[in-house]
Amino acid sequence: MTPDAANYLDLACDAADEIRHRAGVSGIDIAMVLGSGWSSGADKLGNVVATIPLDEITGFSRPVVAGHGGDAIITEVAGRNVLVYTGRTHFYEGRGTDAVAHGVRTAAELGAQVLVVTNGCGGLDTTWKPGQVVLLRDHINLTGATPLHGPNFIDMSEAYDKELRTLVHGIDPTLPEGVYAQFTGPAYETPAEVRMAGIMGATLVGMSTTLEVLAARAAGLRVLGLSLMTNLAAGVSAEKLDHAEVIAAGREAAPRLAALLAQVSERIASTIDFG
Ligand code: 8IG
Repeated sequence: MTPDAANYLDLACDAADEIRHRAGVSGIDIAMVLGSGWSSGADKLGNVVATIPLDEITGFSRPVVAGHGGDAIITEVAGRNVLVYTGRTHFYEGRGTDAVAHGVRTAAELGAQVLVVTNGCGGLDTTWKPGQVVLLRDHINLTGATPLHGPNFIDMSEAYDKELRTLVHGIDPTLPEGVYAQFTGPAYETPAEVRMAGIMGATLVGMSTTLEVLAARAAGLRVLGLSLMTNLAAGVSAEKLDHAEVIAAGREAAPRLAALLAQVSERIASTIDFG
């Protein structure tokens, strides 16, 4: 193992110990990363056991971007322990891919077997309107980076778990599936970049998720991805992109997203085999 690798694993171990002690739990079953628009329902998923500001846990920092929260909430849903992050470290913050993957690695260290990853993003499908929820079927990592170290040839042929997608369709059969392309950000794409992503097969563009999913698959977690399309991507509509409008679309969708997340977590906790 490289010294680098030892360090990021140590950080995840320390963070996991701190969460165990502060929440008084021996482990968790499910982890959730809540992105733009998704975090308002975090404390209504189940019975909250503990709320810990992320900057009080080793290796985390509190997000500074408007619309992103910054807590680790440990909550109990249908007899399962769920760790909910109401914010994430983005690649564009420049802290590196290990900082981006730290929450997922900490969850894996705590014994999580399922990761629910959510985000707010732009969309390429003109039949979708802002506020559309899209189930991730696959992704394209356009960051040129990875959280994996060394020759770690993990299988990504079904990164987004089929059984979990079926489970969500059992709750809402109308949800479309999409392919999410992660750009580095923090600038939104140019119209030409959006066209490129579309030619590659992407239907969603964003600045998160794929690096976290790589870390999750490397740790053996099953992944469910949910996107909130807050805006049509640059050039797809005539509108310009504005962060405040993106936040507003998230706020408008918040009650619907909270209700969906509550149903999804309940269904995962009560039906998935945690062994
Ligand atoms: I919310 O249109 C949100 N995040 N890259 N492009 C990218 N990220 C986003 C977008 C978008 N909307």
